[in-house]
This record gives sequence, C-alpha cells and structure tokens, in this order.
Amino acid sequence: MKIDILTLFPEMFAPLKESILGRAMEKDLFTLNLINIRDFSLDKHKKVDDYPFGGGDGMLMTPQPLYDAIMSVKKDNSYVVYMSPKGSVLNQTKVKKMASEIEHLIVVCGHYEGIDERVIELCVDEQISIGDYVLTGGELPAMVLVDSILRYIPNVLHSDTSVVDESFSSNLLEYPQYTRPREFMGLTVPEVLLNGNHKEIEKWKVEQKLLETKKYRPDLLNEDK
Ligand code: 4FM
Repeated sequence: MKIDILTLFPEMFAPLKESILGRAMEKDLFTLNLINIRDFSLDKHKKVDDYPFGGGDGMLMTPQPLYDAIMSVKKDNSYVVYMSPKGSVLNQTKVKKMASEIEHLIVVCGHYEGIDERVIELCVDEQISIGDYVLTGGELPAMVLVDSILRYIPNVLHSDTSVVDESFSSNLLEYPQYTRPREFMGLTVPEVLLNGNHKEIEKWKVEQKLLETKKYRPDLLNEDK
C-alpha cells in the first residue's frame, strides 16, 4: 500500500517512524509520504488560512493549497479520506476492509477550525472519525487510522497469525497473559498455562476471552459486525 498524508504539520508524524512501523518502512513493506500543504500555497506569504464567511470563531484552511496538494498526488486508484468527527466511526471491520481494498490511500488532515467545505465536495471519498470527541486537528486521528491499517499489511507484524485471532477480529477481547516470573508480588500464573497440555490451554483461552468480554465490554457480545 502507498499512503500520502497531507498536513500542515508533517513533524507530528514522527511516531509512525518508530518501532514496528519504522522497521516495516525500512523494509519497504509500505510507502508513507508526508506532504506539507503549505508548500502548495500560491500566496506570497505562504498563507493557508482565512476568516470564515458569515463570521464565527477562528480561522479556516483555504481551499487552494489543500485542493492543489490533493490533486498533486491523486490518481485513478486513490481513495481520499478526511479525518473528521462528522465521519462514520472507525472499527476493526472497516480497518480490515480498507487494508485489503485500498491501493493508494490519501489522508487529509485539517487544522484550525476546519477546512473549506468545497474541498470535501470536490475531492473527498469518505470522512472517517476515530471516536466521538473533538481534537485540535486531524493529525492524531490520521496516525490512528494508518497504524490500524498497516498492521494488516503482510509481514508488518511478526506473526501473521496474531492478526487473525486477536481481540475484535473474533469480536472478543484477549485472554489475560503472563510471562516470567511464575510468581510476582504473591500472585501466580494460572496452573493450566504451565502444564504443557495444549488442548487444555486452547480451551482456557477461549473461555477467558468470553469472560473478559462479559466483564469489560458486554456491549461487544451483541454487536453486528
Ligand atoms: C479536524 C479539528 C479537522 C480541526 C479536527 C479540523 C477527529 C475525530 C477530530 C478534529 N477526526 N476523528 N474525532 N478532528 O476530532 O477524526 Cl480542521
């Protein structure tokens, strides 16, 4: 997959270059391109914002730099997403679908009080929200979206099995996990995990997934996905 992120603050995306995604990028498992919208401003002072018609708080991103930035990367196989609380809320089903279907993802990040509506009308295929709360811009949501999608790109994660039977994919939460030592602060590891009976261990894991889900997220048990 190729991903272009359009933003006024490309330096905010440093986290994507660390850890798992950083190593995957070095191995060319995907291409991530950060584009500074300001570079496309035709204004002599590289201005990218202006006052909203009709009044209102704060500044809006003007359409010209944003439109030109999108058009500079958009091709026939591109899918343009604008991160916004107005979008439908992202879930794991959606993440998987995007990972498998999209060849070229363009993520548009707004900042200030919003972007000119005409850019959405002209260029945006879909608005996506990461949850019902309001942030100062689309950069953090874009990182959440991209991170969640890239986990499904082959070889980004160590084992490709962990993606399959993980929380939410089975619509269940993960079972509790333990590593060494066998006793910590007086608390011990469940005996079944130590006895080497793999059939019994698998049965325990399934039971625990159900118990964890009932305890922490009962709403997930009657959710259509
Ligand atoms: C978006 C602020 C655009 C300013 C935002 C502009 C959000 C969310 C969000 C804030 N995006 N899910 N929740 N964006 O809060 O996706 Cl211009």
